[in-house]
Amino acid sequence: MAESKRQYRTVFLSDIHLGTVNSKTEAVQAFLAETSCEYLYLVGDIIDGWVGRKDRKWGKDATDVIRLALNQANDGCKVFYAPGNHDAFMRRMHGVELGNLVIDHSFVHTLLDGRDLLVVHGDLFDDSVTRLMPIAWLGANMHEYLAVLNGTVNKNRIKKGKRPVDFAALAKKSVKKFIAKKTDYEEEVVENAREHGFEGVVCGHVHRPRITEHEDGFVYINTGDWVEHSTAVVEHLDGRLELIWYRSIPDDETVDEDSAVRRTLDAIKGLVSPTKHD
Ligand SMILES: [Mn+2]
Repeated sequence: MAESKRQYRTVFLSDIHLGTVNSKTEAVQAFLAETSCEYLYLVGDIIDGWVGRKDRKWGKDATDVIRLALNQANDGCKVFYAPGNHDAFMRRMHGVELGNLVIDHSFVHTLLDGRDLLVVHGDLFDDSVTRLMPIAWLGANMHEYLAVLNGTVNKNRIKKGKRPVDFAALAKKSVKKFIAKKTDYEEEVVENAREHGFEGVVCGHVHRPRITEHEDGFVYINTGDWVEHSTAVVEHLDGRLELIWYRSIPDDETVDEDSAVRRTLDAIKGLVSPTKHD
């Protein structure tokens, strides 16, 4: 089957929410089994670790998804895991390297064309989360957020010969701004990544798959999810970026028209009425 695998330079996946009933484990398994890449980014909320949810269900299929992701690492792919708010327990493992598997708050991915992208789950930029966040929770997690920014952002700034930012000093101001102002998620993410010298950003979290290329070359990428949609963003071997609405490789070249129509309708539905998860 190796020759039928889709080959990519990079694959970005997020929001699989393994351990909940609506996780599309079969689709994501098929996608991973058919995919071969040099870099695999798991952009958060891969495992849903929130206890007490009514829709929790961990089956063999969920374990199989993790196994397939780790198989990529065994096959020589560099796997980067940036946890999100639903797998925040993994954030404690930031900085851990297990062979080809690296866990950290965020990463910098350099595209084939040279653009540096910030790769981060993105819950920090979600106004609806930060506005409603109890102050105690914020206090307990602020240090993780500062670590996220401090690590990747300053690494990138220093690389570009810029002064590192004092995030502790900025924290109060940012939190006030988040709480006071109703902001658009995409705008907030883009503004922040730009401010810190990145030429693009890859995130997940809001389950709204898209690639937005700005005129100045900045690119906003949201990998979508495997709950409402089955989407991934890939960087092809020639550097081209593509948002993939997943379907398995057909047995022959004939495409089932019914399912093609259904997928197109699903895709349109997803664009017209994007659903936001908690
Ligand atoms: Mn999330």
